[in-house]
Amino acid sequence: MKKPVPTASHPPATRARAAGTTDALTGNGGELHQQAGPDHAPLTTQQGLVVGDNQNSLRAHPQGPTLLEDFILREKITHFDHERIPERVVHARGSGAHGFFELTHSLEGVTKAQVLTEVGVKTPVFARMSTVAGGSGSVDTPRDVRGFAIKLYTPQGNWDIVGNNIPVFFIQDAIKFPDLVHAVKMEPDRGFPQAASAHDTFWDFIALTPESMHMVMWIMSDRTLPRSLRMIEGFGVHSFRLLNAAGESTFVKFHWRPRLGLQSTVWNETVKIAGADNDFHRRELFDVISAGEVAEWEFGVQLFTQAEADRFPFNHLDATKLIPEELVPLQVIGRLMLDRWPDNFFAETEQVAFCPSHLVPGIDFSNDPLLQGRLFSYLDTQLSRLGSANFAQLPINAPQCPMAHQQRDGHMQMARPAGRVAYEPNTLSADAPRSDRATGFSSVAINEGGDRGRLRDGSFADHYSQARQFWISQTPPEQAHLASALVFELSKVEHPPIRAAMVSHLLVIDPGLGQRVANGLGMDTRPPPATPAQKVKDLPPSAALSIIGNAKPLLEGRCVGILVHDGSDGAAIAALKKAVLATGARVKIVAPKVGGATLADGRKLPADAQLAGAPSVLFDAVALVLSAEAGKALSREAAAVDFVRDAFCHLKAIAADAGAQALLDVAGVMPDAGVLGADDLRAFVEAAATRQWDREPRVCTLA
Ligand code: HDE
Repeated sequence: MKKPVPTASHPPATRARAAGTTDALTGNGGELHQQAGPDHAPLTTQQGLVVGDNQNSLRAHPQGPTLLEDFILREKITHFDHERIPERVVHARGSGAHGFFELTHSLEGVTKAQVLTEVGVKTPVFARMSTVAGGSGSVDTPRDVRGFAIKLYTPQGNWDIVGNNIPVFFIQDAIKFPDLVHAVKMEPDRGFPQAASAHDTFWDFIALTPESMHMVMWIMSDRTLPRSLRMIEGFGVHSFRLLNAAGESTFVKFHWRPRLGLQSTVWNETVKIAGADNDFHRRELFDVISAGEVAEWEFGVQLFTQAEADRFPFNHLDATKLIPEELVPLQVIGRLMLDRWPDNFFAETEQVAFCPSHLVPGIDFSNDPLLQGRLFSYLDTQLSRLGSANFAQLPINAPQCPMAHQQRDGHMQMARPAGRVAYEPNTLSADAPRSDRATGFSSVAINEGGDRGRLRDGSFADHYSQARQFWISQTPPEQAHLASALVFELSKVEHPPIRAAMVSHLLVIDPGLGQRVANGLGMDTRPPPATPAQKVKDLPPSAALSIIGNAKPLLEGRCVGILVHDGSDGAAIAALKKAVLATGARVKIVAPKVGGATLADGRKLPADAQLAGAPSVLFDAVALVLSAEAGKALSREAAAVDFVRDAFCHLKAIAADAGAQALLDVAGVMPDAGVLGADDLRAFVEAAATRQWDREPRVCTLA
């Protein structure tokens, strides 16, 4: 490209309007005709031609037709017409960020992968977190699995860990994936529901797929309602292998654990967040990273040998099973830090191409049949999405280590390989790249003898034991949420036999759970339990499986909304703000007008958000600092009453001064440990770090 294409990064609107030279209003449209000046490079076409007028197309005369000759118009519109690529068939909706991975403990002796043996080295990464079912413009907060895909640009090539926030999956064999996805996506005749599993085709498929029962427990749990992308775990799901220099292999499972701990929203709140902010998760990640905060995870591994695997009461190659941490402890060996938002969403987050087949020497695949299918699918999908076998040349996909190969040509070739040799072996090129057995990738040497066939090992047939283990590992509020989620989803199913078939499975997982769901569905006759293919084992509970049981009492990373109005006490607001900010949380001032409120002392306090556009579902806790007059006025204001009632019903801490009493009364707020005075700063900050689970039975009926 001869001339630089201007890449101005969002100047404030006022500056953009004022800068450059504005030569004239261009007549009929009246828009400003901005011209290049000292601050602005000339605008060019893709060929580098400086554009003289970017407001008016070439016309025969002021009221005449537009001329076909206008190549500037045609270039601009043609590019625009082709600005979209096919969205991902699954995981279309996602948000990405750059950062780095740092190893803290070496796996020397277990693997020869440099990224897992060189302590302290910072490996650049790009991470993308996604929902699965919805399209790219769908809401951030459906009940759905979250994708957790990390591309590590290691010195030995790119390594992609393409995982989820749930350690197991719906199916055991890749051949069933298209059916699963067709069942969960919007129904093909009607084109809805978007980004929702609560419909007939999904539950029809699930009820006919007993192997999905463990995953059903996870997706109906609060794991699928994350508060923030910074508060989800990541799992590689499948077993992989690590290989050392001697070629010896150890199995491994990969885990990412958020430093801020896991936290979820409650269902009624989640539904309302979807209306309040379609981009709830993306916006938060953008806001915090742009403000200089770092999203952080621990990286852990579970390592085990074939001999140990042979003693597990399940087959680790079955992706519907997890390895309880009580059986194989998690060793934390590194950390992931996301600290830079992409410059351009399309170029990076949209064009990033993850493939589980991208790996480095010292790491290898297991025979998990789901993983084996994925090794084909992702490369194939990139060809269709990115349109070229040269997709690895896109900056976001290109390795950051030296590269040399004999692959040439193809659609959108960006490189200019010199020389006459594009093959190997050759004698005509002295420095042509050659394979290198010592440093190159090698696959594990194992004996794969056996009879081929369309087969599944008998050890994959236990579909209920770990589902039951998950259920008994949950705290009572989590069990109530899970049972209620099943009632909600199955109530959206129109065909009663599908509901009954699901209850049959639930009765096998746990008779109490099955009965609760049957009651919640108002079933007059309870169906008989399903017949398991194998006897269900009573596995012990695993503490790591509960969110509430492992909650970190941290307000850090969360956000408190302070509702103010004219006449509010400025000192009380300042004290609250100081106490909350000291924990590392954020504060947003909410007022009836975005211009702010005139405080009791006459000062003006600008608002961060207008009350009508900032319901309390956007905050983790709220404070009400209001004069008695404002409290009364707002008690007649639906948005204010909802603000308070929702905060209470969503189990959030509420700090309120005396003036807010009228509003608390109308909103039906009852006194409890989470309802505090606005000056009780310490107690408020403590209560705000968690949800008031004791309040839940007082504000909603759960299954
Ligand atoms: Fe994927 N999956 N998947 N998947 N998956 C895709 O690849 C597929 C599975 C996961 O942010 C697609 O580039 C098959 C398990 C994530 O760009 C596609 C099977 C897990 C992402 C594909 C699975 C995942 C994808 C669509 C069954 C967790 C988003 C677009 C054998 C371990 C990555 C694309 C991103 C994306 C195929 C099952 C995670 C079609 C065939 C299990 C995080 O290739």
